[in-house]
Amino acid sequence: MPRPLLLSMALALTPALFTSACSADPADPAAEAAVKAAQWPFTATETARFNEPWAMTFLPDGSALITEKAGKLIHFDPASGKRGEISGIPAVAYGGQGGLGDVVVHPQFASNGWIYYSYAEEGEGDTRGAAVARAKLELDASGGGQLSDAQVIWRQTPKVSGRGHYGHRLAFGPDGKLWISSSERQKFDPAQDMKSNLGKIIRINDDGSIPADNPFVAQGSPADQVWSLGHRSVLGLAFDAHGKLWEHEMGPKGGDELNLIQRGGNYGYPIVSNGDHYDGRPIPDHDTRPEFIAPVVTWRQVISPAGFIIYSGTQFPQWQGSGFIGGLSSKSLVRVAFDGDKAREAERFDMGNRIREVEQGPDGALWLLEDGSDGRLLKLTPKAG
Ligand SMILES: [Ca+2]
Ligand SMILES: [Ca+2]
Repeated sequence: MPRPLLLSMALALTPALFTSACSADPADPAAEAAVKAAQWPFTATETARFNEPWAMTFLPDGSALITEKAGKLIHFDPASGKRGEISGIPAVAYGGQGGLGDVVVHPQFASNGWIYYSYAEEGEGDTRGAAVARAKLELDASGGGQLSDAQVIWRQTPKVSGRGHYGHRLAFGPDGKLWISSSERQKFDPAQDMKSNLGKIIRINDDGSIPADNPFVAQGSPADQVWSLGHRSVLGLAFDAHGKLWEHEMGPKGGDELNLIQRGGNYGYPIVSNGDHYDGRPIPDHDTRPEFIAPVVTWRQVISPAGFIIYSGTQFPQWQGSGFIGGLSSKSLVRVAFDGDKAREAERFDMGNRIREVEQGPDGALWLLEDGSDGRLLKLTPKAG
């Protein structure tokens, strides 16, 4: 019998068989995910799901705070699975890339209870800007809690139209100062304008006052907050074990960056970038203007970086000192290896979903938050054997 007839008979008689054969195909999402996971050196365990999670941080007791972009701060205890909302977050300008952003705890949180959080807020007319506030965290027996003594300690200026490139990642440095990524709100030129704090890395005291040793103090406000300038969309700040600050930037087309931040440095955006504008207009590359600090790593095939830690735990001893960057469009976890002031992408794990945030747990596990409306919180632990 000719083969086409056999095939058509089989199709007609056994549709169930064909359906099941298709589900084992590598193009099937579940099968594909299993193949990827088999190649990882870690096990990824789903611990919870959140609605558009954006950032997380651990408290000293091993529980965590997680922000949801629409404006919720959630207290989650991975040990018990218990979760509750923390009340007291102000109204946020939710939409586009804006909403509730980062959350970190004060270096002396255990004694003073301060947490710091960033968010997009509405301004006059059709304008918005990022704000950073601190408040005392009071947990209650139900698993939730409340904020008290809230104070806004920093704001982007000026507030502008649009809903993109707030940045507003937060990190406490080994110097005890609060570092803030203030992205350029998709307005380009403010990144070079010292009358604006957009497109800058900001350094302030824990109460919002200005450190006397900032590089541009003599220029008055807001330049006195600025540590470095010429930045685009900064969604990751991390200090290494030597106290050096690294940041990554979502660049224009073909120009994602990893930068080593230097006091008073100008990183050149939008005058130079190894990428180019999305509308096709070229931007001169870094090597044409050596007065601007060039990125240590440029990703021409973009990863869309979000979230950043430099690992210091013991669960993955081979990765101590490595950077871990979440990838949005690349749906990946990127490992960066450092060598003094140099760095390179060492490894990339295909996670199958957009990764918004990376954290290190108190026990040295790696934690990832997926982006989106049903984003999973994944705990990464070494694969047994
Ligand atoms: Ca975090
Ligand atoms: Ca270019």
